[in-house]
Amino acid sequence: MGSALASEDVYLRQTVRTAAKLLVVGHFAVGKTTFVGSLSEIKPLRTEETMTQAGALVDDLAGIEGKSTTTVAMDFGRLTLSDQLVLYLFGAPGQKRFTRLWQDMTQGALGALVLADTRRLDQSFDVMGLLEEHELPYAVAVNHFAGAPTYDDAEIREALDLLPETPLITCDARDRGSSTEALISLVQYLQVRNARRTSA
Ligand SMILES: Nc1nc2c(ncn2[C@@H]2O[C@H](COP(=O)(O)OP(=O)(O)OP(=O)(O)O)[C@@H](O)[C@H]2O)c(=O)[nH]1
Ligand SMILES: [Mg+2]
Repeated sequence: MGSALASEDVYLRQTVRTAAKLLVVGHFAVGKTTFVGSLSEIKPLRTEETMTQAGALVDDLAGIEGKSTTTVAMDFGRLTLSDQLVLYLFGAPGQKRFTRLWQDMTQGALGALVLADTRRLDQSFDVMGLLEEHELPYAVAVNHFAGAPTYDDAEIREALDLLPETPLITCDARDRGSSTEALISLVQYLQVRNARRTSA
């Protein structure tokens, strides 16, 4: 994102009628900031802070030793899907100490994309539990890291105890196209769910 953004990309189009708020969630270091950053058309708002040695006792760095910063509050990005529709993306940390932040973050959100890492699938339960508590529908995107084990969808579904209807996709959070596809899966799921609810 080296070059300056054109002003028409920075300001919200006047034609926009609907703004949808979506969350991008997941455990520590799963790629939330990267995901929001690769999708956002505005310079994403980040709250990154350098991690200290003391933090190593709190957040487990095994397998991601190169990571030097962590999100201390949230990530925020924007993606215009059409002349009328804009998505606001909120990246929310999943650690237990952020539970209070979730009260605000979930207000008005339509749903969430849960990023997961096959090296730490068990760590996704906290965020999925929080989403269920807040009654927010979600899709799961496995963010693939080099060297991470690959499993069949059925195995991942079983390990994460997903409902049959919950979308499961694989993505590379660094790649805009791949991240867009993951987000589209979530949006399609929310649409189908909504249509089912309104016709019920
Ligand atoms: N190989 C690979 N690396 C990734 C991918 N997504 C993120 N990374 C790297 O993984 C590290 C963690 O990514 P972040 O985006 O900071 O993760 P986060 O979930 O925001 O982390 P916290 O806010 O600290 O919880 C960074 O070094 C990224 O460059 C991916 O899809 N593939
Ligand atoms: Mg982050």
